[in-house]
Amino acid sequence: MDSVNTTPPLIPRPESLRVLDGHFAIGPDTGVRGPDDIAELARELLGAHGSGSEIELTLTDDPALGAEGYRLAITGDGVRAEAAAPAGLRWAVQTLRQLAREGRLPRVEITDRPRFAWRGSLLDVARWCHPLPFLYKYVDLLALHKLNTLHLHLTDDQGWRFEVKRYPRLTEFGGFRTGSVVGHNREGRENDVPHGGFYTQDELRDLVTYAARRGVRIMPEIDAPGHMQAAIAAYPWLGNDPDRQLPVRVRWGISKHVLNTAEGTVEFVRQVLDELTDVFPFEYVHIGGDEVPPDEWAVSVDAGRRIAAEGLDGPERLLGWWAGQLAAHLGKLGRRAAVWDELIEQGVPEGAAVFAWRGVDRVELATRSGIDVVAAPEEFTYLDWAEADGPDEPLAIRHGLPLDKVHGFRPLPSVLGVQGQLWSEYLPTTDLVEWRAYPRLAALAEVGWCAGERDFPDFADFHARLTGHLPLLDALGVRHHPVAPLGQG
Ligand code: TNX
Repeated sequence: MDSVNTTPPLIPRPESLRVLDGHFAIGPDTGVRGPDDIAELARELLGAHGSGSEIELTLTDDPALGAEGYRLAITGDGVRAEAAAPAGLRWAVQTLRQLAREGRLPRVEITDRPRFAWRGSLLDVARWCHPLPFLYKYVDLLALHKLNTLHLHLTDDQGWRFEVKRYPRLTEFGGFRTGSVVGHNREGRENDVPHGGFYTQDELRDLVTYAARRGVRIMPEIDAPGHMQAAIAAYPWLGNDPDRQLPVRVRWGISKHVLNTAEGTVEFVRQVLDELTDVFPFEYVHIGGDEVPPDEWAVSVDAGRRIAAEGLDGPERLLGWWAGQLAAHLGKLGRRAAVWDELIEQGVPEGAAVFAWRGVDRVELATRSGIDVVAAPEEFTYLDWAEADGPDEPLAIRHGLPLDKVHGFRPLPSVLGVQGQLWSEYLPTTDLVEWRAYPRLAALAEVGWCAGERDFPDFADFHARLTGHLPLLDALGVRHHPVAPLGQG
C-alpha cells in the first residue's frame, strides 16, 4: 500500500506538518549525531546504533523555536532536527519515535512548539504504592506524548512513600497499613488488604535522572497540613492529641486528623522539605493544602494560642498560615511552592502556583487575581473518574469523563498549563492506572500542546490519529481503555 500524503498519526498534532512523497529507512545501522545525552536517547528509542550521521540533532540559536520547539526534516537521505534548547530536541526524538513504522520514517517537514509550558500528570502513589519499574514506564509514556511534568503525590493519610532519613518511622511505620480499605471492587465490600511500600531517596534520584533525560521534570508533593494521618501515626507528637496512637488510615475519604500548629511540627515539615529538595531539583514543590477540616484546631488549646498570636480570625485560617510557613522555607531553598486551590480563600503564599481542581470557576477566579495557575479542574482532568458507567467498568470514584470531553477542554489562555490527575483510591493495580490514563492522557497532551489561538484539531481528527497511534501503545504494553468508534462513544 502506498501511503503518499496520508497524515501520520502524531499525538499531539504538530503546529505545522507537510507530508512529502517517499520514506527514509531506519534500522540498527542508522547513526545518530547530536548532544551526547539526547543522541543516546534517540539511539535507544529508535534502535539506531550505527556510526554514521543519518540522523542529526542540532542546537541552534533560533529564538522562534522557544524553550521546547523544534524543526524536523526527513528527506530521502536522512533526518535533520534543530531546536533552540535541549527540550526541543528531545520532543523531536519523540516525534521520530511516533513516526517510525516498520523500519521506515515518512518524508515530512515539521515545525512544532507547545502552546502551554506546563503539561502535567499527577500520579498518586500514596493510596497504592505502585512499583518503581512502573514509574519508569509511566514517565516514558508521558515523554512519548510530550507531557513535561510528573506530579508525584508521595504522601497521604493511607501511606507515606518518601524515605526521610531524619524520620525513619515515616516510611517504616507510616508506609504500611493493615486491615481493610473500603470498596476497590465493584461490590464495594470491605477487603482485607494489608498494603505498603515506599521509595528510597536513591531510587527516586535515579528516577529523576531518567525522567530528565526524556525532558520530564518531577514535582514531588508532601501534602500538609491535612492528609497527614500516616505521618501522625508514625509520630503522634505531630497530631492534635499526642497521647493517641492513630493507625495509618485504612479508609478513603477525608481524615479529620491534621497536623498540630506547634513550632516543632512546622520544623518537622521543613526538615522533610530539606531532604525532599535534595532529591528533586525541580523549581516547584507541591505542599498540598487540600481538604483540611479545622475541627481539631477549633478545640485545641495550642491552636487557639497560635490563632491569637498570629491575629487570625478563625481556625480555618491556620491553613493559610501553614502554607505561608512552608512556602517561605521553600523560598529560602530557592524553590517555589505549589498549592491546591483551597488556598485561594485562605491566602496563596507569595510566588506560589495554584492547582485549581474544584472546577473551571476556580481556574478563572485564581487567574483573575494574577496568580500562576495550573488548570486541573476535576470535570475535565480527573482521569481517575471512569469514562462512563457500565457493567464492565471497574469501580471508580465517579464516572462521566469520556475521551471527547477531555479533548474538548479549552483552558484559559492565561494559565501556566494543564494537568491530568490520577488519584489512586480505586486504582490498586498498574493495569488499572493505565486503563484510566490512556488514551485520555493523550487527549489532554494535545490540549496542552495545541489549545491556543491556533486552529485546534477537532475530535474526529484526533480520533483518526489515535486509531493509528494505538498500535504503538499496544507495542509498548500499555493496558489502555478501548476506544469506541467515532459517534459511538
Ligand atoms: C480529592 S483533589 C482529593 C484527593 C482525592 C480525590 C479523589 C484533591 C486536591 N484532593 O485526596 O484522592 O479527591 O478523586
